[in-house]
Amino acid sequence: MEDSRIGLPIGVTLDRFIKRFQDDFPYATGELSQLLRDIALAGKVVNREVNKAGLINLSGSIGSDNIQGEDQQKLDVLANIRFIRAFTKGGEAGAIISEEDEKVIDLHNRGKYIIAIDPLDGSSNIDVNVSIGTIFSIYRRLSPVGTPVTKEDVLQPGTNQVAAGYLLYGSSTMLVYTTGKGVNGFTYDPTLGEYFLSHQDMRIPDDGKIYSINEASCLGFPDPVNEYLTYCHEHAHNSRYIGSLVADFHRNLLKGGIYMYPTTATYTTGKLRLMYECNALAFVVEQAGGMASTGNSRILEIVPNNVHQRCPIFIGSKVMVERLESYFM
Ligand code: P6P
Repeated sequence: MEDSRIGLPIGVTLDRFIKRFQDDFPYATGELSQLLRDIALAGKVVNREVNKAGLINLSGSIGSDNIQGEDQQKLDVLANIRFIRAFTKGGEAGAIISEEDEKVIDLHNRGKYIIAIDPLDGSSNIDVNVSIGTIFSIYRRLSPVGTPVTKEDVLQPGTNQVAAGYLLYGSSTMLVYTTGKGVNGFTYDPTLGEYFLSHQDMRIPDDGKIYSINEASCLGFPDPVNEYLTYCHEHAHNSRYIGSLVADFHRNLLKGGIYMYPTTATYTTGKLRLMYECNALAFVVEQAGGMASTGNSRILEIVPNNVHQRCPIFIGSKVMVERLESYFM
């Protein structure tokens, strides 16, 4: 862990923090910093809309499904528009992979970065006032800027990420991200319109007693998962499952725990998407000292063949994920 990170005052603004550590990146020319600012800005706008959805008729479904076949919520569409607009105006993104868009969005500009984003994960919880989130991954494009974005640009393994993180729209709104040199969390103060450093050098506890999984699907779980659940039941663990990935992940990051979405009878390759859910959180959790596995391989090393592909995920405290993996051996 870089010593330079110790001692930054809690309460420093996101902008000052980004500037302070901008030189950490190879060929630091400020574009990645600008991209992080674009995400923070869009997050402020989405936060405002999420917080008053019920008042301005933004709750509920738009009556159509997204490309995943899931009932699209009004805020899903709005959040997608906000983030795409922020990236388009910012000029640093060359292409965008979004859960809400079947095709990769080539911005036909000189942007050096590829963004993979789930603009609003867990949006079915909006109507019941449960925390939801945005998840993002950032890669450098491999082909020269100014040329059409290629398949190789968008189908990169998670180990190629230059930054990743999430926004959590909860009792407070937070931005948590990594650029490969640790994980830092910023809390948004809507009265000042600023994010302030509130969680510096975040580390996930090596072990924990919280497990997050939808046990209603257990009849379709692989045997090793049910064997691990029996271990949890026999060793005084607590089940905590909000049904909103970012909220479950964030709690486990702070307290220690494991989130699991295995293959099931319905989701035979897993439900969560590799490019804009699993890889981003896997980068964050590894940078915080945790692990992210498919049960028998490291999530970040999967070479994608489809931008919307799904994978099973077991993510959280190292000791818990290792124990889960031991049942797959
Ligand atoms: P299930 C929300 O749709 C989501 O992608 C995650 O946020 C959440 O953890 C999971 O799916 C919930 O899925 O099948 O348990 O309802």
